[in-house]
Amino acid sequence: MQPQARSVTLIGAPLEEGSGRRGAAMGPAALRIAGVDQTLIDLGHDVVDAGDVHVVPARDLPNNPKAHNLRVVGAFTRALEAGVYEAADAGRFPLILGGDHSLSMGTVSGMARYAAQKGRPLFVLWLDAHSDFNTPDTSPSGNIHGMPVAYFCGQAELAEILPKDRPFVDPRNVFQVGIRSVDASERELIKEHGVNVFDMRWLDEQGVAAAIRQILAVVSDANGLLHVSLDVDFLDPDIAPGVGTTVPGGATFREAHLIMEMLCDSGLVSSLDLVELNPFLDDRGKSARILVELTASLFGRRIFDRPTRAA
Ligand code: HAR
Ligand code: MN
Ligand code: MN
Ligand code: MN
Repeated sequence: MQPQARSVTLIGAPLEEGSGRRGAAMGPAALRIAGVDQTLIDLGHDVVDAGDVHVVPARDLPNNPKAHNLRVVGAFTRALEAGVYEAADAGRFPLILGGDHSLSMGTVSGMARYAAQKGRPLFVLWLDAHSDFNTPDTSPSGNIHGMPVAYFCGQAELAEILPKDRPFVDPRNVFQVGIRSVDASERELIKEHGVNVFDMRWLDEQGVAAAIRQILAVVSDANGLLHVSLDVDFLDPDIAPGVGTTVPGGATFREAHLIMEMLCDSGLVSSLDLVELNPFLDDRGKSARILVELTASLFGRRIFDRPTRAA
């Protein structure tokens, strides 16, 4: 079975103010240099590059010492929420080139608005070493890239970035895979709200295929949309060193590709973030290239077609 041809909109999000260090703002440029657009075109997809989002800090938002650079992150959140919603509403697949992980506050909120309008539930597959479920009150760092999941689940109070009545994601529709660095307060919140966690031990014991199969069955049974958010530090630092927050013991090259191949076969993925790439810390473009290779697998590159399985 050939994967469906998609209409893809690339949206660059040169955002680094949600993280504790500089460099992620160069992520969109590195992903373009690694050939993300041509790779998708070669796979038969229609690709429009909408360029980079540029914002001025949102002066109506407060400065908050517990949420650094809220005005910049808030401005990106608004712009990305609108851009992602509009692309999806036009029947296109939003592919966001990050940028630090705080950008997912906007991208996931945009998809949540789109899904609500369609009357379909939104599910989120969070591929990350971190659970990113801090709030300004629990965050050890004040860096907003540790808060996006709490934010789009309606659990992090971050002033009025988006309208109060925006649709939230049900935390029970969030699947976190590859997790291996969780703060104590985050652990409590995750349990309390019923976020689904497939941590590294789960993957070691049962394998990534079992995790992804379970997740896809839930999404498919609910006729849901699936947003995928891929943080570079999901991968082992040996294969992807270009990220500010490396954590040893991450996913291997083959585990990551298998996930993307299974997601592709499912046809359920509606949108994708590529986040936390820091080209300043990378090794000769290696991490940018692997992100593009993984994107290719998600969009239909395969070693051989699979035989259609009987029953
Ligand atoms: N949990 C820590 C904090 O909140 C570190 C978060 C780091 N986040 C990312 N994205 N790199 O996953 O500060
Ligand atoms: Mn630019
Ligand atoms: Mn993250
Ligand atoms: Mn991370």
